[in-house]
Amino acid sequence: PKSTHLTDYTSPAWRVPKVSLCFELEPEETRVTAMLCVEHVDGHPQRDLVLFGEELVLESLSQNGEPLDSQYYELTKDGLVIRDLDESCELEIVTRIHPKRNTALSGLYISEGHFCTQCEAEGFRRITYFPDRPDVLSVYDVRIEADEKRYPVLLSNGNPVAQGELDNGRHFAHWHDPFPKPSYLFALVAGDLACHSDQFVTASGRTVDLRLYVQAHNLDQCSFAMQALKKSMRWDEQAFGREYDLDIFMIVAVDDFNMGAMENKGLNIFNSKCVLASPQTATDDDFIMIESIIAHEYFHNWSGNRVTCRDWFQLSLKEGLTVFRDQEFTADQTLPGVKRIQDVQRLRNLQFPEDAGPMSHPVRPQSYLEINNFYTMTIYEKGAEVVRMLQTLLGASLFRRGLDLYFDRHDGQAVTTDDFVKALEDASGRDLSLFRRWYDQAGTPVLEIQEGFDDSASEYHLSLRQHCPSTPGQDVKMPLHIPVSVALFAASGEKIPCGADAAIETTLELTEQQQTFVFKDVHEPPVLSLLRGFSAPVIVRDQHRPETLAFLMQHEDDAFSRWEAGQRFALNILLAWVADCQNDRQLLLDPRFSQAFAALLKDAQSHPALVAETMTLPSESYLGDQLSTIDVEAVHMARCTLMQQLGQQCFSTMVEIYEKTQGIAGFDALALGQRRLHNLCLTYLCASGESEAQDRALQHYHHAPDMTHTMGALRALIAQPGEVIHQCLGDFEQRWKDQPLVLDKWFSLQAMAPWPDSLERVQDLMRHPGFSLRNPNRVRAVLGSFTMANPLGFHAIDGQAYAFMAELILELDAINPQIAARLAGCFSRWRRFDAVRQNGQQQALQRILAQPSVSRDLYEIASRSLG
Ligand code: DPP
Ligand code: ZN
Repeated sequence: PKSTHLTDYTSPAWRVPKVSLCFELEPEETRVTAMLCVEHVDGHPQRDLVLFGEELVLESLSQNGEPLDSQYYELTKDGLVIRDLDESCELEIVTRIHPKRNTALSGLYISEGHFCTQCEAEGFRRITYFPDRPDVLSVYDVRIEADEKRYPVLLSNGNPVAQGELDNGRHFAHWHDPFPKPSYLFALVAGDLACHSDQFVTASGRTVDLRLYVQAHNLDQCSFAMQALKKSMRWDEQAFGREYDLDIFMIVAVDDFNMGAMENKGLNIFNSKCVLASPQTATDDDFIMIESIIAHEYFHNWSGNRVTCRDWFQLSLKEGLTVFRDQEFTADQTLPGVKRIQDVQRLRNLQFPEDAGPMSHPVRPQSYLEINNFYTMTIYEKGAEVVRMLQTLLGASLFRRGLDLYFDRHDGQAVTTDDFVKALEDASGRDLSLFRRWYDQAGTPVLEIQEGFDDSASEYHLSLRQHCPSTPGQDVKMPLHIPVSVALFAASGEKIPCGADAAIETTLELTEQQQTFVFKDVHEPPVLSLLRGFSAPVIVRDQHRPETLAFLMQHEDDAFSRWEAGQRFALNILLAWVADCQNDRQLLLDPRFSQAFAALLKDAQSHPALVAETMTLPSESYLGDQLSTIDVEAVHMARCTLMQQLGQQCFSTMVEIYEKTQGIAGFDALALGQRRLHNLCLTYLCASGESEAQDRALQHYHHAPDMTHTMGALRALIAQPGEVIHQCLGDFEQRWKDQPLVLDKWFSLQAMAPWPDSLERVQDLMRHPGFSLRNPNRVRAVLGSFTMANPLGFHAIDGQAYAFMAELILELDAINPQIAARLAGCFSRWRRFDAVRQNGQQQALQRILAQPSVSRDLYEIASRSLG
């Protein structure tokens, strides 16, 4: 397979200002008639019109109404090349496609009997021949014809123009989208769907119809998503001055969907998992996730649709910016400190390892084989961190001015991340040339610190040194422009002024490999609080002495940094314990940690959501990342033991908190935090091993008023196999076997359970009538959970799970290459394990590559992983 390089980019030779599409929908075979107004770009050296196409049957091709002679076009492996066209003409292309056979879920396909589309990144070429690249923007007119009984609802982008009856029980609808858009934002839906409607009045007083289309039996699970949409629309007006622009905004929920959701202009298509929710079926975390995805896709209307990407190397232009925007939105709805902590956890648990492994790539990659493989944590989460650093460096008001300029200047255009940074530069007057390296340099920078205190001069010296480990294809790293927010604490717990105008927090700008910052008028050796709010996506190497950490756990007022001190403390203990496990030593808990932990539990001042975050120990995967060789057994043992000991030592306090947080209703930040704390206490109580706790968890399960409590009980019980958990799982299955999204929780929980015989259990789950390899949600629930969240099971030393997954991934590749490639990511970290596990994973990767029919998607992941 051939890779695509950023440096090979050339601007399009032909424009397509207008497209008319007519779909004659039939599941077996659909005819698509495309009328393209094409115009050659004056002076462009390339004269041929290159159209991409995949899995299409060409029926006819004509120019200005005249059939085109076959000498003027050539069907190639990637599409269609047309020669000697008039400089400006109308091209009619008729193709036939086969929605029912489309199991890749890209292009036009069928989900639960409904037609739907997914065109990002390159799915439109599976619908018709087209210059399917994001820098070709067109105004779309779409006519849909279908059987009226089976498909009463016919939707596409933009505003509805006409609809009516046809012969033979068929009907049609006509849609017009006035905003020029790239083909990846095209969407079509046809089916027997029920509608939950509402309205929104924009800041300038226009009324917008809001419609949420779902299967009729899900109509009672729509109101939360609708409220989230209205909140998002209002928030984008208030926080960013962005108003909605069409008369109607639609969301459709479909069950078979490769991603979470898709921001098609005016017609978002969502994985039903990211829309449907009621307290009976969804947990608090599900609600929060749904609200943030609704917001994310809605925000794309400006950051992505009105201003889009020039090419797919610029993907983070829209994704990084939109993730940043949805993070800010959620922070405003809940508790900003908690949101920040959760985002940092996500980044460190998922993006840092990606950036430290064979798949590492810059926020703006240089090349790819298959763009679908680049919808990564780096593009999304690190991309959002880069935008956040820009906000930190510019300050909120200049940053906002910069974004206004960006939207203004580039409305209706397809642009680059450079254009984005340039707009911020122009609006702020700041030179960001050094900062731009964040877009091109892969890898997580490491910060080392050195402190000095000069008593006689009353000066505190802080030396910061940065370096970045080399990543595949990038051996030499340049210093980055890193904002480092700091505060200094006196022994009393008061903050010492350290910035301009006696500010108590300041942002240092590290731009060289090493710099020393001098703080004057410091009269005692201070306690340093570094990287407050996680002001940059870096790793801090520091001594992290227990006294300092305990001090910060007590006095720190930055939510992230306070939490971080606790995490660092726990991490140090856990890492020492891993070594103790490996050397058969006893695991003895540092009393300073249990004291700090107990103090935290009793701290009535702290928000319960923050207490819950601090009580949550670093994940096994994060712990493994800190070791030179991952030892899954020792990591698991160390973490379980720490939970057990904390559960035992703080048993009565936890019982007290558990009882105090019973029966909390509502969806405000306080209620959410209290319910989290409630469930977490139950988990610790069960971890203590006291039998009383199991009884409590069983009661908790049977009296659960909602899914948050139900899952709280199951998660607390899952750590230990036994009678109680099996009884609850059986009950859950009976209750929810007809609700696939709820049953996914059951699948996932069992696939993650750290019990012996995990592989057999996974194989059993795959034989369950509710499981199917064709549905991405089921695959993620069982196989995604197993490979990503069950290290003991997946990395079992006999290597059987590796061999099993290799075969399964190949089976899946024949159905859906995107999902197969995602799943294959489970082998990308093989170098981090011992020799036996390395060998097993290498063999699995080799097995995948030996398959002659392997897809480009899967080939890229497997070959890069092997390195
Ligand atoms: N739908 C995906 C997202 O919004 C890809 N654009 O991130
Ligand atoms: Zn997005």
